[in-house]
This record gives sequence, C-alpha cells and structure tokens, in this order.
Amino acid sequence: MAKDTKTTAAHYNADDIQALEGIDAVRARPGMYIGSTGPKGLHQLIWEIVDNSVDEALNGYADSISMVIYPDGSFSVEDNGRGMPVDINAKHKKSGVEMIFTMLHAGGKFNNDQYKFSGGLHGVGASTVNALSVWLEVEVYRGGKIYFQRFRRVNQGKTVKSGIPEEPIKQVGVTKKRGSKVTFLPDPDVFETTEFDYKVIKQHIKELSYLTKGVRFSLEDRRSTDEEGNYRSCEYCARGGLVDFVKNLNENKTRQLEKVIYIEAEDPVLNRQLQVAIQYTETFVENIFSFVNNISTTEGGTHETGFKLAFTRAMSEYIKRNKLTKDKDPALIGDDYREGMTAVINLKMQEPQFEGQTKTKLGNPDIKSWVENVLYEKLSAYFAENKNKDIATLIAKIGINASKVRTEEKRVKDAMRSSRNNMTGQLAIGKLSSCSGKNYSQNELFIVEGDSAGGSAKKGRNRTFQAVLALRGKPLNTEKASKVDILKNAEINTIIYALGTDFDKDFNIKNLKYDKIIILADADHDGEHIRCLLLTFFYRFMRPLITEGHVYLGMPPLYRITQKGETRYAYNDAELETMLKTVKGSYNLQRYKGLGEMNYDQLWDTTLNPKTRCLTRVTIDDAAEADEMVSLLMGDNAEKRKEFINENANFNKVDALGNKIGV
Ligand code: 0R9
Repeated sequence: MAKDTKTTAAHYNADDIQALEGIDAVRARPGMYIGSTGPKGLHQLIWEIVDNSVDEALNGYADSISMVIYPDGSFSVEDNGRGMPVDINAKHKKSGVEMIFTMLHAGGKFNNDQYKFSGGLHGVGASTVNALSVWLEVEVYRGGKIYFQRFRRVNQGKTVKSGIPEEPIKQVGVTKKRGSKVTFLPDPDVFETTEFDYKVIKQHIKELSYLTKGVRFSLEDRRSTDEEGNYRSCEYCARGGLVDFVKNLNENKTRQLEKVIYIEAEDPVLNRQLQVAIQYTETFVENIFSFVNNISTTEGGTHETGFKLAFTRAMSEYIKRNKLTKDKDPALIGDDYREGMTAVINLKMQEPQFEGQTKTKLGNPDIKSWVENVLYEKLSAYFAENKNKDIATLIAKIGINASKVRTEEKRVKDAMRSSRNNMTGQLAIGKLSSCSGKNYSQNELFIVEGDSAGGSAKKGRNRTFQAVLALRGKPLNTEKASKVDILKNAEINTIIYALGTDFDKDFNIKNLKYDKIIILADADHDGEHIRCLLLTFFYRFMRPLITEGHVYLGMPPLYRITQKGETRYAYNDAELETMLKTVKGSYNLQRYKGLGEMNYDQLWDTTLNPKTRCLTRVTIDDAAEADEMVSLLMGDNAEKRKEFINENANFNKVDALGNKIGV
C-alpha cells in the first residue's frame, strides 16, 4: 500500500469512538443520508460499508475486499483488515462494533490525526446501513477469535425501530483469519426496490480498484447460476492504480504516445493526498475524470481548476525555456495543451464540500491553490527530466498546433455563427418548423430524419409547443471529425442554430429554446445509427443537455392492429404477442418499417401526444463508462467495435452511450 508510516493511524479502541446521535434520524429521513430511496440509494448502502474496508486498505492493513449477493436479497462485504474493535467502551458500556452500527457519526475520532478519508456520501456509514436494513450481521475475525453480533428491525407498538442489537457481541468460534464481515438485508419498506444490480456494482468496483492500487475487489452473485452451474462473478485488482485507469480509458482510442505521466503529492499536515495520471490520444477531445475520496466528481470543481492551472503554467514555462514558439505563432491558452488529453485526478482530503446540481462538484476554495502549487512543482520537475523530454516535446507540439487550429476555428466559427444568425429565413422554409409558443419550459424539439417522416411530424404535431427539425441525411460522426469539419457541417449547424445554445466551449444552457430535445428515428439499424451520431455530438459538445436531463428518445410503435374499427399499437414484439392473444376473430396487422409510413394523425396518437406517447430520457450513470462506450462505438478502433457488436448481438438493445437508460 502506498502509505507513509509517519501518518499511519494510531491504534484506538472503543473508548476513542465518539458518538453523536441515535440512528432513528436516518429512518425518518433516509434521503438525507443516502441521497435517495431509489436504486441509487439502495446501492449507496453497499458503498457505505465498502468505504470502511477501503479506509482499512488505505491505512495499509487490508488488501482484499470480497462481496456477495445472496438469493434472499442480502449482501455481504468482507475485508482482511485488523477487524473492528470489539472491546467495551467504558463510557457507553457498549462494544466498538455496537457503537459503529448504532450511533450516528460513530467512527474515527473526527480529529485529523486519523488517516481516514470518509468517502461515503454523508460520512455516516455503517449506522445508516443498519438503520435501513431488516437485519444486519457483523462478524469480526480478530486475535484468533470469531465474534458475532446481529441487529434487526423491531415493531414497538405502532412505531418501527431498526438496528436494535439482539444480544451483545460474543465470541462464537476460533479462526486463523483476520478481518471484518458485514451482511445486511435492505428494508423493502424504505426502498422503492431492493434488488441489487450486478452490473452497477461491477462497474463501480472496477473504478474503485483503479483508485485503490493493489487491492483485490471481488463480487459473486449467488442469485442464479449459468448452464455449467457457476455463479456470475468478477474480480478487479489494478497493480498500476491510476496509470491502469488511464490506459483502460484510452484502450479504444489511438494513443499519441504510450507513456503515462504519473504524479503523486502529499501533505501529511493537512492530511491530503493527490494522484494524477495523464495520457495523450489522437482525438481532439479533452477528457478529465476526477474523484474526491473515491466519489466521482462529474461536475469538476476546485481540484480540477487547480490541475488545469498547474498544467498550463508548467507547460508554458517549458515552451518558453526551450524557445519552442516563433514570434509569429499565436499565444497559447490552457485549452491548447489539453487537446487529446485523458487525465484522472484522485484527491483524498478531509471534509470535502460537494456542490452543484448533482452534488458532484468540489467546492473547498483552498484546494484550488493547494493542487495548483503542489502539482506545478512536481510537473515542472517531471518535464525538466531528460528521460521525459519526448512527452514534454509532444505536449508542446500539441499545444502549438492546437493554438493555430483554434485561430482557424475561430475564423470559421465566426463565419458559421454569422451565417447561423442569418439562417432564420432559409431554415424556416427548409428544415426547422418552429413552434409558436414562447414558453421554453414547455417547448419540445423533435429531431427527425428524412423528409417523409419530417412531413408527417410537421403535420401531426401541436404547433404551439412542438417544433420539428427534419434532417436531410446522417449527421457527421463528431467522434472522428476535426473541429473545423464539425463547424462546417450543415446538419450540425442546423442543430446548433435550432437549440440556440452554441456548442463546445461556448455552449450555454441558459439559451436553450426547448425543454425537451426528442430524437425520433426508425427502430432499425439506420435509425440506431442516427441516434448514436446525435447522442455522440450531444455527449461531446453539449454534455449538460444530457446531464441536465433534456435529451429523450422518441419511441414509435412497430405494429398497428385494427379490428372492427378499433386500433391498437404495439411498441415491441413482446407487446404484440400479448395483444394478439387477446384478439378474437379476424384482424388487420400492419408493421411499420419506418416513421415515414405513418400518417400524421397516427404519429400524433402514438409518438407525439404527451398524454399517450412513450419517451426514454437519456442519462449518464457513469461518466468513465459512457466515455469508453462512445469511443468504442464511434471511434477509430474498428476491430474492437466489431468484437463488441458481435458480443452484444441484439443491436437494438445497445443504447448509444452504453449506459443504462432510465425513463
Ligand atoms: C466489512 C466492512 N468492513 C468494515 O466496516 C470495517 C471497519 C473497520 C475498522 C477497523 C478495521 N477494519 C474494519 N473493517 C479498524 C480497527 C482499528 C482501528 N481503526 C479501524 C483497530 O483495531 O485499532 N473500523 C472502522 C471504524 C472503526 N473501526 C472504529 F471506529 F470502530 F474504530
């Protein structure tokens, strides 16, 4: 473990644990403690427990964390650390285990001499999980003995109390093992669903393994077996930590240089640790993934700002010192050095403040200058080393080239912007049919491919709040094109014009003219391709449209069944099958090959009318996974793409961003 002995936590026992409040507060307002009572909140229970094991690993005492999903719906986490303290606390007359699980905020001493980074959403961990479970069992393997304690929910008259110990902790056996195991059954009275999602857990532990170098994470799903009788399972261990993370992110992209820049910095006094890994690809996009105490900070924050400032400063000085620019070259800006950069930033700190729409933006103001200063020094030293000359020169070249392209882009952009501003007349007749209502929070834009489908949509819509943009062909694949080509592409320009937001670095969601952007394409391969192309563009150049929930996929029906003047629609084969079972006598069945085959009133009934239609909202659950998918499906590694498509043979089931798409 990358752990400095100077800062290792002193051993402490149950007397040291401070208790603040009882856990009834958690049951009263679960959302406050785990974010929500939906699937995300349910999985948060796992991460609250895993966090404690990860802390033990970061302290250098554990290197294996195993998880199991059981058929009865319970879940267990086991680590091979020191084992939780089992001795009795003099003041509270309870064991360390009982205190951790029954008192809110019981945990480390809450002074900074403990090397503990509470990653949990709200830092209340184990007791929260206990409060929201039907039962919870703890096993501790310590000093050659096995200790056991069980907690459960009880009814006391009309009130329900949870997390009540059945008995004090007791020794139940002997063992050679060391560590702690927690098993719990989430309470169905609290959660909307109590079914754990294997894929969600798998993706998260993959990420955690990169962030916790050298620790083995495993997951076994004992709810079912495959044909050979084996449980579904996976295991991750990243010996290279963050370096492996960056390599994995770039696996499906062409790299400019295989070398990964890796920098580590630590402040034992302030109790902060920073790790950064950087690699360059041949794409034009900048991809920065950041984490604070193992929580993904998708909205960025002060640590990302500090990183950018440090990188720009170190590179500008490198260029200056080595006289790499000519007088006539345009001045470089920070963005120039980050074209094609994939970076992962991992910060461990005390008391992070999370802000922003989804509480995934780091707010602590002093972190900006701390990261900037420590990183600037380390990066400058790194670039100055002779053995790193290749990468420093490459980044300098990328930056200088990007600044020239940016100047050219600006020229094209200004030209396109003024032509977009003049587009009104031309577009109104051609592609865009605006709506008359000026209430943006109600307006919808349908992006439709093809003239006939566009025609039906224009006739079928409600003109007050529904606008239609008919695309004349497939939009450009923005994953592979240069920015100048993207800027010159007619379909892309039409979309930018229609939305009113501008794009890329100039994107401004405040100017969005529609609350819903609905992609309406056929349910075939061509339609799938168009959805992918549009989503790729939104993902790379207008990401807040997706993260703030404005992008939807329209769902046209596949079949129309008429019988004795009554019409019904089926949106997939399963629905059709069910419907046909209920139909008696003769009927007429029509299969829609495309939107264009539908007349306008049918289109209104099935796809446009907010009262009867079915829309799917596009969301990003996991930024790193989404990026991997976009690169794979739209990028330049054809071999890998083929492999993926073959493995996921039913193309219709693969959504463009590779995410779970929830309604
Ligand atoms: C299966 C999930 N694992 C845990 O929840 C877990 C908590 C934990 C732990 C310690 C060791 N392993 C753990 N696993 C620990 C032990 C000692 C000191 N600090 C931590 C020690 O023996 O001195 N603890 C997490 C919180 C606490 N222990 C404490 F607050 F009770 F001290």
